Amino acid sequence: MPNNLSELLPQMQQAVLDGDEQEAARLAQLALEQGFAPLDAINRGYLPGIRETGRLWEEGEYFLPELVTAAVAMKAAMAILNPAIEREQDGQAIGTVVLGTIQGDIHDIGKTLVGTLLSANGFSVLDLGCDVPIERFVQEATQIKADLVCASALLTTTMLSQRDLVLAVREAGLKAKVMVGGAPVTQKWADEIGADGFADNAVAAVEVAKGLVVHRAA
Ligand code: B1M
Repeated sequence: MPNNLSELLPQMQQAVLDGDEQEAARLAQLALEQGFAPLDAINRGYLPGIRETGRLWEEGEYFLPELVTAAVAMKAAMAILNPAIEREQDGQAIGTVVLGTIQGDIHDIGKTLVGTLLSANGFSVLDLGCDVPIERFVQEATQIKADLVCASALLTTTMLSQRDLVLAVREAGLKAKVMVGGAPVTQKWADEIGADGFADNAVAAVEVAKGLVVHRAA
């Protein structure tokens, strides 16, 4: 039985690369049982696996089936680790968030991780899933008087809809701030489309969200 996380990390990465859902879940459960921080397992074990998957896809060594099975393995591990992260949350919500992956885009691993960390850090998060139409973001944000509208995009094509989302939130007269993110998204793009916030990883997304909500409350 491995007695430290560094022995499990390469196995987690390999489980994702192999698209081995059972093994990915088993290692996640083992990490929790051994008292390792769930976010550590994600960031140092599973994330490098899915990133390497992306690199192999770009190199033409992996194809769509490998992409899908790697994602399924990653999601199996996240299904075990996310609740452990959320359990760390306590107390009053510091803000309400409507979160989703933008229309046309079905990548949801990063989006879900952002949602998990936001809720573990005191936000009340309404996760709309993936391929979310602009109108749905606005409708839900209006309904719950959201402080933040958070849109993830993983394709250079779907990222363009984040501009439409910013416009729609403004035109609806919502007070909500808009944060964008996802692999192809940059601070420059966020500035160009007039988004209020950008983060290139889930941990940074929490800090940006806190800043936006505090700023709004002031
Ligand atoms: Co797709 N895919 N994929 N894919 N896929 C990418 C994104 C790609 C970069 C692969 C590549 O070419 N290297 C490429 C996009 C190229 C481009 O446009 N730039 C690509 C492509 C082309 C496609 C398809 C078109 C393939 C095809 O069908 N021909 C297709 C598109 C489907 C669609 O969306 N319409 C497709 C499909 C898929 C799968 C469904 C098989 C699967 C997703 C499974 C799922 O999500 N349920 C998949 C996967 C797994 C990938 C890669 C390998 C990994 C993405 C991932 O989950 N990364 C990806 C390669 C890559 O990104 N290097 C690739 C891990 C995740 C934690 O990172 O999402 O970046 P990320 O999230 C980070 C940060 O971005 C940030 O925090 C997160 C955690 O640190 N963050 C935010 C994310 N959202 C945020 C929001 C915020 C703030 C921060 O505020 C709101």
